[in-house]
Amino acid sequence: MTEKQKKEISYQEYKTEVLQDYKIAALSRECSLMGRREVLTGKAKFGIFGAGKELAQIAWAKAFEKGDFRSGYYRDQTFMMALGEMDAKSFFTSLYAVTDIKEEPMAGGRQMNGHFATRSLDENGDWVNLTQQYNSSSDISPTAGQMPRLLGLAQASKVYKEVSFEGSDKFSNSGKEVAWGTIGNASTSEGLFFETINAAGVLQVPMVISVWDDEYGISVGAEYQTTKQDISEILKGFQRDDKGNGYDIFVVEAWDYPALINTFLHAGRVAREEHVPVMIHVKGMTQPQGHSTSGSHERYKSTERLQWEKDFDCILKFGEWIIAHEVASQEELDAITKEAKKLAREGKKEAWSIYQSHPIQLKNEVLPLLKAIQTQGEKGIFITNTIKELESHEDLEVAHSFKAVRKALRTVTGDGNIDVTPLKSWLTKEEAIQRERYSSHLYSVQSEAALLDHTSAEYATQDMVDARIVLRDNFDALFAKYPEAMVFGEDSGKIGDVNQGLEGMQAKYGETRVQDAGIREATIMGQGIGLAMRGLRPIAEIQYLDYLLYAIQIMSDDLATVHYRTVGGQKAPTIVRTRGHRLEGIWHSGSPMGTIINTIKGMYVLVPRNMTKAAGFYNKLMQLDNPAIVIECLNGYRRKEALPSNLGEYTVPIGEVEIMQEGTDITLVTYGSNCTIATTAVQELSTMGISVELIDIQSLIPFDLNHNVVKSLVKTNTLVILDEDVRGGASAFLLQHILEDQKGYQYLDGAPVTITSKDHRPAFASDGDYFSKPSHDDIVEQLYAVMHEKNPELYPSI
Ligand SMILES: Cc1ncc(C[n+]2csc(CCOP(=O)(O)OP(=O)(O)O)c2C)c(N)n1
Ligand SMILES: [Mg+2]
Repeated sequence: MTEKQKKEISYQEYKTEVLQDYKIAALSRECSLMGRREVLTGKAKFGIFGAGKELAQIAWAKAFEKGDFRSGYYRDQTFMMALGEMDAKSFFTSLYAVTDIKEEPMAGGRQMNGHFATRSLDENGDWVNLTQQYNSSSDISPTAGQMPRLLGLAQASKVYKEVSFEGSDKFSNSGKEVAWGTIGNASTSEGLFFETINAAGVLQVPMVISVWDDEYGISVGAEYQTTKQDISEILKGFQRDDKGNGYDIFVVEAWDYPALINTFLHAGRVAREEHVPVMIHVKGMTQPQGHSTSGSHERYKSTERLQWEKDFDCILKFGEWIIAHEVASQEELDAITKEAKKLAREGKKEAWSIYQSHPIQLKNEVLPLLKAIQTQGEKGIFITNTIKELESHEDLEVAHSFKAVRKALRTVTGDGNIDVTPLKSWLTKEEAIQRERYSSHLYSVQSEAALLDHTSAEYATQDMVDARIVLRDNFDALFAKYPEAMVFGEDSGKIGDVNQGLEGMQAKYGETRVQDAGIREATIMGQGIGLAMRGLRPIAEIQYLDYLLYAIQIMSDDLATVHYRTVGGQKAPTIVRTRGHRLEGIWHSGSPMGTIINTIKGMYVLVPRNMTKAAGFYNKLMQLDNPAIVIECLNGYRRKEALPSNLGEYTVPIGEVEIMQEGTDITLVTYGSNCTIATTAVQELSTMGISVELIDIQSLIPFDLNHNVVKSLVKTNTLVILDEDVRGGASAFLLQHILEDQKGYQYLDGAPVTITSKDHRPAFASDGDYFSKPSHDDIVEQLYAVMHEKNPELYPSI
């Protein structure tokens, strides 16, 4: 081959690549335009699209390698298309909310469109090889909510530089992967953004964060969002220089094709090879269709701005560049646009027919069943309108058939001459199918047996040690057993946590696995999520339970929903370790259990009463892969416990209550720190002739899988719940489980009683505690009062 021929071939390749880029940009745009119409005509519920941000994403896709991870937001459709992770069909299946994960693999219809994800797990829930595929962690809607997880995803590469274990080659190729984030300019106003930026600078992780800057956050302009209206300008202090490590920061225009490609390739190299975080500020983005289908931008943008957005539309500018550089003619570009329109139209059509197939099938099943009863009995005729209504829908929904069947069943109730059996069995069968479609995969561990199975603690001696020693020696055993396990948090590293449950662990296992973190709870949680998504087993330590509130948004919005929102496509088996309950003062003795259990369904909530139990929970959780929070009780650190000999091995079952003391008069249900206080109260009550059955819940979620509490009620007919949360918190949760789910109400002689804290935060010092939380005296007297009500003669009022 001559040099000239070689040159021509490479020119051909170059031209093909450029025009392929143009085609993807055009296809993405057509999808956005058609997507908006689908919503405005009522076929889809809501749409948020990537129009005006196509070109930068095409450049980014060139730098994104297999094994890399994305943590971004709803504007990234062009990127997903450029990677081949989404096409016109799947764009529309997601817009319509198709629930079949083969057709809508991002979220099986559970998330709005624009919430991108790839699948890390196969249909059995096992990891696939993440290094062989492009990875996108599943998006969440809260602005900047993608940032904390991004930190963990990037940190995993750094960890994998040092850590390997059997199977770790599925997750990383010696830490060469980059975690790429995207965020809108306005969302950089969130604290989560700044917290993550600082932490990634400190940790020096391979993270590239791109800001898509269109100068707006819905209708609110940059002047209200960002100091100096320029995020890269104000972040200049983060740039690396002779004073220390930091970031590389690049600024590039959203319509400048060659500059975008250069910038993204360069950024990728810096992050990948040097493990230095990079920020790319992409300016001059537009939003030709406004923010979302919920409004129109003509309402808030000036005529000049609207005109500028037209003139600087990145696809228009790309076309101009192609023509100016004689890569192709206007006619060629027009042909590509035409082809893109066709592809989008075909994809849409196909997706619509996939979406409609299920409801149509159900309607075809239901109509004959309804018509069969229409002619029966006296009431059959009254369902005529219901039938007509079901027949009238053009854009069918699954619920239309359900509504018709349920209405029909209500209409013909009591008419003995109508055989409703076929209708009822249809409903039962289909309800099970819909439950699976909409409610499956909240937890990754399905089998109760796997949760309850356990190995008891064994003891070579009954010598007592400080409780923290049990934890420390157990962590030692765990870190030795699981090279993928790591812990990080405030003071977790050098001093081995504030209670020294990790004493000496950093010296033994190194700073990568036992790490101090800055004071930044949300990103500690994010590290936990990102690291776990990449195959590690992080223990994210939140120093005190009261400060979990800083992280609870991320725990609730992200961690707890990962498995559910991807229909089992991703998981994050993060263990959140914290300590709390009864110590001193408003912020070191709170018990916001109601807040926790109500916001993090999808995680286990474990409340061990001592450190032997806590360690047993950690051991158990390491064998499972569902995220969990373990709340160690602060008053437990003051006690001594015997040291098990099978550390790292013995486990405490999850979802099993423990009867601490058997009794016949009252069932007293409690957990955590209160177990100690309840024990002494029960002793005093026994001297008064009252026999209390004391039950330690241990695990709030899942709660009492074997329904053992109700078995106790059969014996005592009396229920008291003791909780240091406020009224209506965890005690209400327990009441609902015991009375409603376990049907405990039928065994009660009288009203159930709850003993809780006062509604205010606990006041400081011993007296503050005594007058804020349930005390020994409160418990004794309230339980005595219960007995007085039962038998005033035997138990005269005090
Ligand atoms: C925590 C939170 N607050 C508010 C919203 C509602 N919301 C969705 S997008 C958005 C604007 C985001 O603007 P920007 O980050 O600039 O991204 P753009 O849409 O412009 O690409 C707002 C306020 C949200 N999703 N989450
Ligand atoms: Mg914006």
